[in-house]
Amino acid sequence: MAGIKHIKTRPMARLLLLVLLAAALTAGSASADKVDIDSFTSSSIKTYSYRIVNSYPHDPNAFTQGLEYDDGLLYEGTGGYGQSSLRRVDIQTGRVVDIVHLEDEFFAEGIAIWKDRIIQLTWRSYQGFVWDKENLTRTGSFSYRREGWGITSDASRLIMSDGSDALYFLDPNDYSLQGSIRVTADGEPVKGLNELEYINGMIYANLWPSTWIAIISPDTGEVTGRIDLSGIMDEGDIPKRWVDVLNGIAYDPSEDRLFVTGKLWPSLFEIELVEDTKEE
Ligand SMILES: [Ca+2]
Repeated sequence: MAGIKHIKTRPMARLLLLVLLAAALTAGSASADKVDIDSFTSSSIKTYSYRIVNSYPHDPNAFTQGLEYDDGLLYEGTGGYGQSSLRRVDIQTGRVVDIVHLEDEFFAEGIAIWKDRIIQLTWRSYQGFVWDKENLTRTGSFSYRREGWGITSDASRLIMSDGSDALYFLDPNDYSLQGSIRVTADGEPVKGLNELEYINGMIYANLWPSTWIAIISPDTGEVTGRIDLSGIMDEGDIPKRWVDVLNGIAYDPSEDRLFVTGKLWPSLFEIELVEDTKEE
């Protein structure tokens, strides 16, 4: 790994990142699973499209795995071996205000804020990290027995995904597993559950690897709505750049603002949902 540390030129770093990401995506499908997009999109579930309210810059080198809003700022976790970080971001400018880097052996995943703590998952290290929200110092860790993908919280629990169709409920104080649910749409399993956000009593989940967000009842696991975000990151705007999938949902409850972005996307969007009334 010593050699890698010396490779700091941007093109080489980017190439290395792409190679690592390609390996990660291939490996990721081994135990987790993709969303069955044909089954998901053919189900009789209410569909929403979107309207872009605001568009902001986003670090195009951020392989976004977790996104959270808190008190006027965004918190973001990024993945990749040797590239993983936790950062505080100014929404308007996309400027990274504070950043801490994880050790090279960790591939960081989702983040959730719980009181004065930030919880950050790792992909295949079976280990979550606990950070002090104010000064971004690591104050603890905990373990779990599955891959770590997305995480969010409701009023009393942490809610975690592992790339399958399951959501897991954790005690926010000792991180112990309290229960789980299976997510379905018209009775069919919905796999590839990735980044999460708890919004007004429902769990919003990015479905890997797609442009869809599922709206899930935390009580039954049923998908009650789906958001089609296809076209939001117009690749015509980003010539000669490789971007990865939609990933990252954050919600500002005080101003009812919904933010989305993706891995290596140069933009972050505030969107409004628009109910799709098209006849099928
Ligand atoms: Ca989130």
